[in-house]
Order: sequence, then structure tokens, then C-alpha cells
Amino acid sequence: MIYKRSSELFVEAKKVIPGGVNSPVRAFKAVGGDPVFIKKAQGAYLYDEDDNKLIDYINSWGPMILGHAQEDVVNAIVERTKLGTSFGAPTELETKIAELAVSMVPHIDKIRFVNSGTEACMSAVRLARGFTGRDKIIKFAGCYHGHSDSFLIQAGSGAMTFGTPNSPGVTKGTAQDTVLADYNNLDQVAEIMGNNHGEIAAIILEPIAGNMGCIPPAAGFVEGLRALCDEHGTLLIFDEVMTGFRLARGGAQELLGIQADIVTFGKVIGGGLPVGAFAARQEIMDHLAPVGPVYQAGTLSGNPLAMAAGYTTLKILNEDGAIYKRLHDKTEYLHKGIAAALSKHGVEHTINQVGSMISVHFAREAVVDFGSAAKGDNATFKKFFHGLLSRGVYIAPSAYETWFLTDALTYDDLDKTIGAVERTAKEL
Ligand code: KE4
Repeated sequence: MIYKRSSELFVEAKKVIPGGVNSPVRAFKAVGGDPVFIKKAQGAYLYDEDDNKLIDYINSWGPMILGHAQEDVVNAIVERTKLGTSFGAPTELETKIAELAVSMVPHIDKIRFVNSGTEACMSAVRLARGFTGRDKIIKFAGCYHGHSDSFLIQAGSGAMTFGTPNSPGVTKGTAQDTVLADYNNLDQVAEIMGNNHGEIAAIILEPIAGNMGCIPPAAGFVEGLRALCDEHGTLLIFDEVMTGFRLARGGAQELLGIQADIVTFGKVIGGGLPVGAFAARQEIMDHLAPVGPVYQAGTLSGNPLAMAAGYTTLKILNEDGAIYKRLHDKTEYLHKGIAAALSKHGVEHTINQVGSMISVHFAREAVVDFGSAAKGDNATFKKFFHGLLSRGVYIAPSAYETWFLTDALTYDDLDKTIGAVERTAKEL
């Protein structure tokens, strides 16, 4: 495949946009080479500026669960645009999507819309701190909750101590209120909670992790966190920016059968337009301004275009009783096909999958947390990525990301993908 035009555009972009991209992972730093510039997309396919057709397994990092340019979603946006794009005033449509989301997701009474997953998670932590009157939070190494200061933290000197910034610009003062734990290590969390009884406002986690590749919770892990939160009066925040409305109508709460205190959303809830949201039972949500004292706001929050895209997407997901099974079956099929193709050529690998989230790791041992994910052979991943890209298959340009399947994928697309994996495997 030729990427001449993309490379030319990348040169121009870097002159006026830092790194030529508006989000770092798009720059292909982890895999090398120039990023592909996309001209258009339709269904399961991207068409780049060199007119290459690519089978898309990123799907805008999750939102395009129905496929790109899905007819109903496009029509809803177009029709809504004709009525005006943003008013900074309440609209009936916001109530409709809020009612629909509340009807789909268990254990929430109210929801507040924002403009990104970061904003949703940042606001959820502020709400938890305001509701409990406590300052500290626990997050897990390898879980990503957006780029708010409280989350850009790495483990402190000792495993149980409070964090240190992992980005310039994040202050020590902020970092000291976040402590890192290892995903799936319940004993460690219990010890931290014991050492900080009455001080932890919230535990925030990806209930199925997607930012270390796809990592499901170990048996008993999330249940244990729920019990610890109940014991210590701490709120459990499920960051469902990836899993919400993707793994089930009710997301991970439904899939795992575990109740969170606050749930955050992004990606799918916006149907491809900028939407985040956070939700909880009324007792918690009514702590938010203008009802309660916890301040949170946004000029474009709930804007009509994004609400139209999100509402149409959620409505289709809610009414199509078979979509989640279709997505799961397609992902299972892909999982089996990739495993067979890599094994046939003796390529050491492990594949993690939950529903329509899947990741391939070139690692010997099981990938169950950040440490084991980091042991993956990145040189092999780079060759795998570029081998697939050159054969028309576009996967996430990092071993620490998850692939997201779309309902628009056909089994012929999956077979083409598996064929590309087999031909690439010979080169690994
Ligand atoms: P945004 O602010 O990017 O909308 O959402 C942040 C976020 C929060 N929580 C989870 C679980 C997330 O996965 C994300 C964002 N995901 C990344 C992909 N790993 C978005 C891609 C990017 O950063 O460009």
C-alpha cells in the first residue's frame, strides 16, 4: 500500500499542530512510521488520503459501534443541524437521551452530560470528593481515565504510598491525593484502605480494562472492591467510557452484576460526536450544581447535535435485541481465527477478549495487569501492526490498546482479517 499523501499531510500538520495530531496515540509513536490520514469512512471501512481501503478495528477508539456514517445517525445529525447547532439552553432532546440512558443502565437515577470521557471522569472524582468530604482516590496502574491531573499519576516510592506525577504540569499537591494500586490485586487495595481508613473518597477503575490491552477483572476482584468500599464508606466509580453501551445495554454493571456508585461514559454514548457523561443514584447526583454545592459546567454540554447522534445510537442499541450477540459472536470468530493463524506459524501470543473488545499480546504469560502487559514483545507488535496495515487491516497502533469491533463488520471482513494475520505471521 502507498501512504504518500498521508506522509505529505503529516509534514504539513506537524508545522501547526504539536506532533501533527490532536491526540498523541494517533501519531503512531509506539509502532513507528507516519500516521494514516483518513479521507472518509463508511460502515466497517476507512478510506485514507491515498485511497487505500482499510478494515477498521479502532472505530474512533470505540464510538462507531454501529459502523461509520450509519444512515440513521447521519440523518439525525443533518436534520438537527437545520434547527440550529447549539443554544446554551436546555432542550427536550437532552431529557430524552437522559431518560433512555437511565432506562438502559442499572443503578442510576440521574445523568449529567459533558463533552469527553476525561471530563466525565474528572467530574465524577470531584463529585465523589464533594459527596464524601474526603480528598484521596485510588486508581490502578494501567487504567486510563483521561488526561485530568488526578489521573496522570505513577506509583510513588513505595507501592502503598501516594503517587507522583507522570507528566510535567501535574503538581505534587495533586499527586499526593492519588494512590496507585495494581489491577486485580485486591489484597493491596485492602491494605491501602486500612492504612487510610476514612480518607479515601473513591476507587476508580475500568471494570474491564481496555488501556493495557483488554484485561478482564479476576474472579472476585470487583466484588472485593465493592465490599471494601461498603466497609470504608468509599464510593466505587466504574469508568465505563469504553465498556458503557458496548459490552451490554447496561455496560459492565450489567455484565458483572455489580453495582457502582458512580458510572462514567464516553465514546458510544456520543455516537461519534463529542459526548461524555456521568451518572449515579439521586442522592449522589443531587450534590451537583445547581442543586447541590459541587460545581461542574460546560458551554457545549448536551449540545443538540451530539445529543442527536448519541440518542439515535443508544436507541438502535436498545431496540436491537440481537446486536450484542452479533458483536460477541463476530469477536469470538476473529479471536479463534487470529489464534489459529499465529499458532500455525509458531508465534507466541496471548489474546484477551471481553465481548467486542479484544487485544493481541506477544507475551508468554497471561496478561492480567500492567506489569504483565508491559512484558509483551513490542518489536513483534510493531511488525504485526505494519504487516496488517499493509494488507488493509487497521488495528490500534499500540500494544496497550484494545480493538473495538463494529456491527458493520461482515464475516467476509473477518476472514480477510484472519488471512492478513496469517500472511503477516510468516514475517514475525
Ligand atoms: P476522552 O477524554 O479521550 O474522550 O476519554 C478518556 C478516557 C476515559 N476512560 C477510558 C477508559 C478511556 O479509554 C478514555 C480514552 N480512551 C483513549 C483510548 N485508549 C482515547 C484515545 C485517545 O486518547 O486519543
